[in-house]
Amino acid sequence: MKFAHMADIHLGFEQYRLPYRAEEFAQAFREAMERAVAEEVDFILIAGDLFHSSRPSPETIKTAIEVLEKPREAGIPVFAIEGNHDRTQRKVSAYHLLEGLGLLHLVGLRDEKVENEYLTSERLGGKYLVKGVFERGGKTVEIHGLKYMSAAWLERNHLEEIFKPEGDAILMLHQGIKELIEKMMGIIPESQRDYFELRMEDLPKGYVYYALGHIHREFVTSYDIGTLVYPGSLQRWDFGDYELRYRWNGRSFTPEAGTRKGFYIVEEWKPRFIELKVRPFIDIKMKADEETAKRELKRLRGKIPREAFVRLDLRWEKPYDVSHFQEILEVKYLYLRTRFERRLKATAGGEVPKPAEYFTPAELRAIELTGEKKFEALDTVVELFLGEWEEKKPEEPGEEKREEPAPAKEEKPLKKERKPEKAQKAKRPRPKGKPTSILAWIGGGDED
Ligand SMILES: [Mn+2]
Repeated sequence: MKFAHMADIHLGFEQYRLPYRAEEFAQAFREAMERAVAEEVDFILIAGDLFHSSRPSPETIKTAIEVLEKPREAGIPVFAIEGNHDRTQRKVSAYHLLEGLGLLHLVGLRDEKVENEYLTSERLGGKYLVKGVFERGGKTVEIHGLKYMSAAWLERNHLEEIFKPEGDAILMLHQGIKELIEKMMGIIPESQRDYFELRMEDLPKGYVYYALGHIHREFVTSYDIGTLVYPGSLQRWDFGDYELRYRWNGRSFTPEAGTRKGFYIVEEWKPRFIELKVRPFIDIKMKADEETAKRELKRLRGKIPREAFVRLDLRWEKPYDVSHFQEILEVKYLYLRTRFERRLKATAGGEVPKPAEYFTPAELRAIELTGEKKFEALDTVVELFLGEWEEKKPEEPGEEKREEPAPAKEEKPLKKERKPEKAQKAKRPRPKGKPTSILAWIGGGDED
């Protein structure tokens, strides 16, 4: 048995409002499908977020149809679940449309019973649990799964009561799992617990392969008798999802490798990563004065491919002109983020610094216009006049929204009521702020 497992394809995502990025997301999907077909896999799994939106444009749907024709022509079935980005609270999503065209098979809870060559249904509460079935050479694999579900739903409905594997079976989910997110990026603060919907212990046991989606970073581990895999997104998601990071240490740039992008081919239950060549994202972090920054970035330029997307995170104790940095780096796309902190306090000796040392010419002009003389008030003046305009450039990453469908009317739990001891479990608090470094991986917005 040989299959491909991909997730978080995000067709239609015009990253940084660049239409050509949507084309690149489509190209990655095309390449992944071509590779899977060339590998002559038995079937293909798409673990959610095939689309970037639950209402993909006609153009995006057309792309999906064109690409999914490839496995269909080769006689390779595709099994899919909906992710948080592309699920719908309505009855019919874009996936149903693709299913109607015979391009994929939708696994999960459905209102109607579905029985065909690749799907079978089991009655569950008032619904049907629709499972994928693949048979070859007397061997059968069942593909169980569920579209993305909220933490609240998963508190009422326990996965181990829904999913009972028999024989060799795969479980396909699009969720964040607390312990794995922590393994990938450190402990999640209590106030930010919203970033997962499941804990390891909530995951039903007995599956040979856990085909997950939602975390955009490639990750493999074992669970119970099986292998658990997040293939990650096919394209780079943002600058937290970098190929390479250069950090200025005061004397030189130290490079740190980021993650690979691609998907998995699984043969005899062993996953093998298929890397895709995607647009490089390079993250540069630097705390330096203007002269050093200019000089060192000119030296670094030779190591940065022209087609790269670069985020330059510049910090210094006072602002300086960064308008020429695009010319210095000469890259396809530059996101310049400056964090210039002013030290407006007079020194211990009572010496007051000169405004010209701390403000840009535009800011000095604003100060002049107000006639403000008190040094301590100047910062406020500048803010009032010019706002945080540096921070609000349109190309700033993070405009990306999670599709949060309106809360559906309370559905009845699928099975019996919660066990009493579980019912006592404290409700997970809603976070106030969003943990940016985690967001980088699940598609909620800007990261660190
Ligand atoms: Mn996603």
